[in-house]
Amino acid sequence: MNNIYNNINDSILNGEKLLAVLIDPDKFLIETTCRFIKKVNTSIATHIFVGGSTVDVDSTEILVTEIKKYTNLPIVLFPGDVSQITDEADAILFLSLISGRNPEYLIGKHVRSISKLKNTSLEVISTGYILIESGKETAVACVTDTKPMLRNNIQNIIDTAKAGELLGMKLMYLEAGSGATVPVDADIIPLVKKNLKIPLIVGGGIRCKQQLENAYNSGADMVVIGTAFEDDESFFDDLK
Ligand code: 1GP
Repeated sequence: MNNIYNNINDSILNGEKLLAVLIDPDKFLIETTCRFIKKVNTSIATHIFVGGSTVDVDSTEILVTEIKKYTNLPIVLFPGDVSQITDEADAILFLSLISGRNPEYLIGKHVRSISKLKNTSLEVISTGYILIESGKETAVACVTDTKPMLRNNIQNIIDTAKAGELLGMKLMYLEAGSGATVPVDADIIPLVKKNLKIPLIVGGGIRCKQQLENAYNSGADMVVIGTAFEDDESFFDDLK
């Protein structure tokens, strides 16, 4: 069953733009779940992503279980580590950090995840993950010990995304990093999009409606926002 992936493709065919709210278990107060998810439910959000770069073994499962009490939106794991895999979610982005050259994040953790994944009914969505420089070192670069791609070497970013697609990846994610000073450049997004047949996700550093619209208008099919909602829940209302 590929319901979530198929629904993403159907939405794109219908000209709809998608928004994922990212909840990082390490930064989120579980007591606020009910209030926060009610805000998500009445917003333009279409998906909830759960995950983060730093790891606390049990917190992802506890948080996903709590989120599920309050929403019917698809809950997708965006894991920084094998320990964040839980069958309580609906799907998992099976991320390969193809911008970097750390074998652990290209294939190593994936191999170690299999014994856990095969005991779940999670929909596994192979995703190419491309970290692009954004003005400061981000948690992803630090935790994965990789360098982001240079934003002015656009051809290299385009070729990396295309190589991921040709390897069979089902989604491509351009990432500036959580809390990035600047989002992925609006010049990069259309050039990558033009060369891909698979859906394009863009995230990192998007903090206002204009930046969200810029990402959509540049060709992002789905945008991921975490920090702006963490910092100020009234951002949900700004997006209506
Ligand atoms: C991080 O792209 C996501 O992986 C979201 O980033 O927290 O900056 O919105 P922000």
